[in-house]
Amino acid sequence: MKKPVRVAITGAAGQISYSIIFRVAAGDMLGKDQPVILQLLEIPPAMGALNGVVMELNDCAFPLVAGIVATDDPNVAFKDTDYAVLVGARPRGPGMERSDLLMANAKIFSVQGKALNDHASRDVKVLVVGNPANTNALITLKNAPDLNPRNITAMMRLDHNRSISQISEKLGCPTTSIEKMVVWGNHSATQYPDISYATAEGAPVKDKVDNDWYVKTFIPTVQQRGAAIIKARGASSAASAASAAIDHMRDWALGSNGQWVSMGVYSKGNSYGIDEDLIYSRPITCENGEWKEITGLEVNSFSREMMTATEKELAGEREAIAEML
Ligand code: NAX
Repeated sequence: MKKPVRVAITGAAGQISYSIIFRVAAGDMLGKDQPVILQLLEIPPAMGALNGVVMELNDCAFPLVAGIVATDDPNVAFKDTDYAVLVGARPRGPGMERSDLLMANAKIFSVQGKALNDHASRDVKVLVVGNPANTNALITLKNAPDLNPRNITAMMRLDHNRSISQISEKLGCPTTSIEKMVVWGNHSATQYPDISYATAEGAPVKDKVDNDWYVKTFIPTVQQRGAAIIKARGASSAASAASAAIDHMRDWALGSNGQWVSMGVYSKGNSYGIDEDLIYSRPITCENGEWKEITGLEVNSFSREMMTATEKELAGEREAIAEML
């Protein structure tokens, strides 16, 4: 049996984590031969609920769970952690302006960035799920100067998976036959799900769908999917978000087998003309525990306009929390 690795999960009593934790414990993220020590973080008022989650975890008697830590102290949760999934965030409250929301979260993620910097494994792989995910990831990164900026990422995989599912439904072909999908930019309604390079059963998706469907139906459906789920379910996406987090971490850790995935990663300003110092989603492949950007793709004028709109939004979010950077 391999040596256990430590997986920290924040917002551990919330609805997304309620799905993530049990899948990590079952080996869906890091493999069926990889024992894990779960390090679960919550805020003090939710520690009772977290205790209930721990009781249920114990009741599963998962063979891969080598230990469980439940805490309200980020310094404890992130101690020596090899993986960190940052789900807990401040939701938008009544009368809260967008800038207030950005600042409230910037405070949470600056504390957690410092704790990761001081206590996590030097190779820790961090995935930020809590919204606004890209900007929360930027704050985390800025507060963790001793960690490699490549190791702090934001979740775009739900948007990526949603795009693949929409194409699969439209074309009546399996999700596994769709490759080279890209979602650019921010995890928000400005994201750009781009089918320019996508193939289905080896042939270009662009040739199989009409442009009107792409622009007027596909793009808005993917951009607004989160709102549609809330309307239908009366609660925001949880199991699908958890599944996307598992996919993101599994591919990063174990490889994407040559498949393109979308990840929000730190922009150094040297690809696709995207401003530096943003966590901007782009096409990625993963191998040997490292992600690599797909570079040199041709960008047409429609794509450029869409990519710039989402870039501008991210730059605006960065501006709103500038004092925390
Ligand atoms: P819940 O409200 O069910 O759970 C959040 C949990 O985080 C709560 O238990 C809360 O006590 C805890 N928490 C708050 N502040 C914390 C802190 N400082 N440290 C540790 N824990 C803290 O929300 P849930 O539905 O689980 O969603 C969590 C986050 O994911 C939200 O910000 C949500 O907007 C975001 N999402 C991101 C997605 C993405 O694709 N990036 C998609 C799904 C989801 O909307």
